[in-house]
Amino acid sequence: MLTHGNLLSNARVLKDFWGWRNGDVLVHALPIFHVHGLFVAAHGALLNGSRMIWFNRFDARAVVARLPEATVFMGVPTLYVRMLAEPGLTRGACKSMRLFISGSAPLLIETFNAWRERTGHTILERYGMSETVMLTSNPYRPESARRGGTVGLPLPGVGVRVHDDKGSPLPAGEVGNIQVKGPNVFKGYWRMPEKTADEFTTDLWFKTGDVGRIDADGFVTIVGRSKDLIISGGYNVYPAEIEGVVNELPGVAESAVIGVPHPDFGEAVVAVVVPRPGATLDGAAIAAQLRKQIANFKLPKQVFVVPELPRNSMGKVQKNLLREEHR
Ligand code: MCA
Repeated sequence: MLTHGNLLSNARVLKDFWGWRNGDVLVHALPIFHVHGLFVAAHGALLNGSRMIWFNRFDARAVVARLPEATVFMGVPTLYVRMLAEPGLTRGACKSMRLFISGSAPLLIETFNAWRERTGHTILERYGMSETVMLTSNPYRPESARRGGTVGLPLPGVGVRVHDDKGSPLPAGEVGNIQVKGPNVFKGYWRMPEKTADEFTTDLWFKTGDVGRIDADGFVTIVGRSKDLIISGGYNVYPAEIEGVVNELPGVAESAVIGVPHPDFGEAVVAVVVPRPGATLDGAAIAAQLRKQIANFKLPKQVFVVPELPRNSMGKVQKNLLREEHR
């Protein structure tokens, strides 16, 4: 439950922080059923009274062709990776641009560096969630202060802290659970009071589920996630949901769904499936069946059939081993 107050406070902060100004033109090529395209991008342009060059789907070549008319672009890392593959992406094509922003998934340092080399622009990486809208951002000025591999500084009015598993604050530079507070933080999950209560601390900070550190100079770095989540091309995929569908298929005893590094989507969904005794399973057939049941972006890019899943002494599936094996 996001209130108008949540959204407005964030839109106003971002308008100032990212220097929205007269004459700005936004290239909008993101889906508008997510916070990134709907609130961060569209609200910024609307609040500023800016024109948008609107794409109903992302096409790297078409977007690059319109950059000379624009000043601001926002994308998930996959969009940057695909634009880098376009020969038309040159310094000249980006001459009128003042700001490239990336979010929703980790931006690889290779992409950050390649973009700077090719276009002369430094991508500004920021961090947020649907529950909180935007939380941190790399500095707007000077451009040289933007640090690849970090998500920047807490936005004005937003509190960010790092606690250990017992709930005690950690000193600068130490890795722990990222918690946040501010006028942008949602009111809770719709009709889920218990889940809502679980996701807030007793002093009412929201537990993001992300794991990271805050350096002595305030820069936040995300190093992982405590929640079992895959981010593929900027979309969240919950393994338990896919495992639930796979486990219902005939002949399946159990399954584990993991994320592995992928050059285009950042992470790709992979399913590892164990047949019931006596059953024979075919990975391709499982993939074809899943296609009828779940959204495209959640589909495993590969399905492996194995005799058993690796488990620790507690009986828990060791997804870290599966991720290593299938990377
Ligand atoms: C498409 N496919 C995908 C994805 N997208 N597979 C995995 N992950 C994906 N993200 C599938 C297609 O169904 C197709 O499968 C195959 O991959 C190739 O499709 P392609 O045509 O290349 O894909 P596309 O239609 O060009 O889409 C790629 C995309 C899109 C443009 C990167 O995924 C996208 O718009 N992502 C942005 C998501 C976003 O806005 N996230 C923000 C939420 P097949 O060939 O088998 O049919 S996060 C957020 O809001 C937070 C708060 C934040 O901080 O921003």
